Amino acid sequence: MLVDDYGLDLTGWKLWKATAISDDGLTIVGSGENPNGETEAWIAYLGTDLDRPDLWIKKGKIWLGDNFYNTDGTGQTRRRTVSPGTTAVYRARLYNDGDQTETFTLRGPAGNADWTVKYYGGPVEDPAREVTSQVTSPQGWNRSHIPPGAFRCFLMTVTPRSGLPSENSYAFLVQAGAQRDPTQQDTLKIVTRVR
Ligand SMILES: [Ca+2]
Ligand SMILES: [Ca+2]
Repeated sequence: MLVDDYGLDLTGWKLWKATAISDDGLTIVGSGENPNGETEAWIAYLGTDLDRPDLWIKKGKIWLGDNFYNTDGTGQTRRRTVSPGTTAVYRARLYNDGDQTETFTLRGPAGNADWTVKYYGGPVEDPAREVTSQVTSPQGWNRSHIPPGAFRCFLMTVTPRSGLPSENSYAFLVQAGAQRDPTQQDTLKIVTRVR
């Protein structure tokens, strides 16, 4: 039943008996014989255990990216054009589309000599909540304890240096990964152009 219904690889195992089952029926504990012929206790978790970040980006009055999960920003790309020395503001949300409370890690670049990128926790450009150094660090910025279905706002600002010639542009990806399962990722693409 475990193999057929849940796709577990139990080659070489002999499962003798289940000795306990959790209240939600998703965790089973038992004993058996492992592929080396040794007696061993086993535990099987049958829940979906889904860890899934979902990034959204605001475009005018609408949000892009709901239920798009990818690593290149397809379907969740925002483009803006600004004058040199002025700032483009991008509003974003980090949803927990998984089935348990999760910590997600956000990563993005700091820009370059011509472009400055900053990140803020929350829905407004609040200097007290700037998290640029965390987001741009190798470890990223941990947004912790987001319940299933809930979201946290964050905001990005992108500023081309004054005097930067028109038609210059800067594109980058901002990525969220699940702490429990870092292979579960979502990505926004931000493209800013000089007017
Ligand atoms: Ca998304
Ligand atoms: Ca969603």
